[in-house]
Amino acid sequence: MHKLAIFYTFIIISLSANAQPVPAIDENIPHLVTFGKDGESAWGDNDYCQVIFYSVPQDHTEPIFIRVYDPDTGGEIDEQKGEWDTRMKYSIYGGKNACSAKDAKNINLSGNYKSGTLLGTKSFTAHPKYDQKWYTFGPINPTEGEFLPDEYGGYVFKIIIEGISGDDGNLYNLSLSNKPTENQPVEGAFAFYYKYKFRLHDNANEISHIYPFIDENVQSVKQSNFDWDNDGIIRIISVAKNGEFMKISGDDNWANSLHQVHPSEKNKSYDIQMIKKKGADIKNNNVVIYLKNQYDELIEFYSVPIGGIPKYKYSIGMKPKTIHN
Ligand SMILES: [Ca+2]
Ligand SMILES: [Ca+2]
Ligand SMILES: [Ca+2]
Ligand SMILES: [Ca+2]
Repeated sequence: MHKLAIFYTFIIISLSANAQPVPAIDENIPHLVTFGKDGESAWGDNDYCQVIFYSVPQDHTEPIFIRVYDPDTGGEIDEQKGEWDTRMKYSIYGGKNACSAKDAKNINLSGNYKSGTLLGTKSFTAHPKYDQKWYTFGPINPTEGEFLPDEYGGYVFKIIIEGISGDDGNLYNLSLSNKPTENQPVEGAFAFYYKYKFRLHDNANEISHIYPFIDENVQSVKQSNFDWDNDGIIRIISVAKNGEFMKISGDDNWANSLHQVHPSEKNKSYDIQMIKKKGADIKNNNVVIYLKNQYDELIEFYSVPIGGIPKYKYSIGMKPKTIHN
C-alpha cells in the first residue's frame, strides 16, 4: 500500500508536462550524454551507456511515442574528438523483466541488463538529417511495457543508449509523447533513472537539480559522482538538510560521501542542487552520478520530485554532516 499511496500523490503532481522530457524541466540540465565506446573517460563518461525508464499509467490506452532530440553524433550540440566517427544505438525494451530484472538496475552493466522484449532499435552516426532534429520511435502500444502497477503505476519501458563505436560525445534529450511529430505529454507518465549522465550548463549562474525519492526504508544515502572537474558544489536540500555538501570529484575520478537520513525526510524527495563554480569558466562538463542506500541498492531519481520540491524546515534541521570515505 505504501508505494501506491506515493503514486496517488505523484500522479496528481505529474499532470503537468514537466515529467515527460529527460532531462526534465525541473532538473534544468541541458542534455544527456553518452560517448562512443572508445571515448576517454576523462571526457566524462565511465561506461558509454545510459539507461532511462518511462512509466505509462495503466489506464492509458492510446499509442505512445518515444522521441530523441539530436540522436546523431555530429554537427551541432555534440562533442567532437578528432573526426566524427561515433555510432550510437538506441534500443527500447518492454515486456516481462524489462524493469524488474535485477540486472536491469545494475550500474555495472553486468549480466542481462538488456532484459525484456526488444520493441525497437536504431543506430545513428553523424547525419544532418538528425542534427538538432527529433527522431520518433513508435507507435508503441502501452501494454507492451512491463506491467508493474504497484511499483510504478502502470507499464514500464526501458531505453538503453549505447556508444557502440567511436570516441565522440553524443548529447541528446528524450521525450515521451502522444504524438509522432511533436511532444505532447502522456498524462500521468513519468521517467525514472538510477545512474544519470549529463552535461552541466556552461553558464555558472545556472543551477541544475536531481530529485531522488527517499522511501521509508532508506536510512543512509551513499552518493557517487564521476568527473565533476571540481566544478562548484553539490548540496542536498530537504526538510531536514539546509545545503549539506556532497563530496565532489575532480578530473576522471570518482568521489563519494555518506549522508544520514532523518526520519522526517522519509517518503519525500531530496533536491540535490548542482551549483557551478563562479568565475572558473568550466565548459562542456559531462558528469555521472548515482545514489545507493544502506543495502547497496540504487535509489531512483524521478523526472518530477515526488511530493514536490522539498523545502528546509528550521524546526527539523539537523547539524550538517558529511562523512567522506
Ligand atoms: Ca572521433
Ligand atoms: Ca548533433
Ligand atoms: Ca547528439
Ligand atoms: Ca567532466
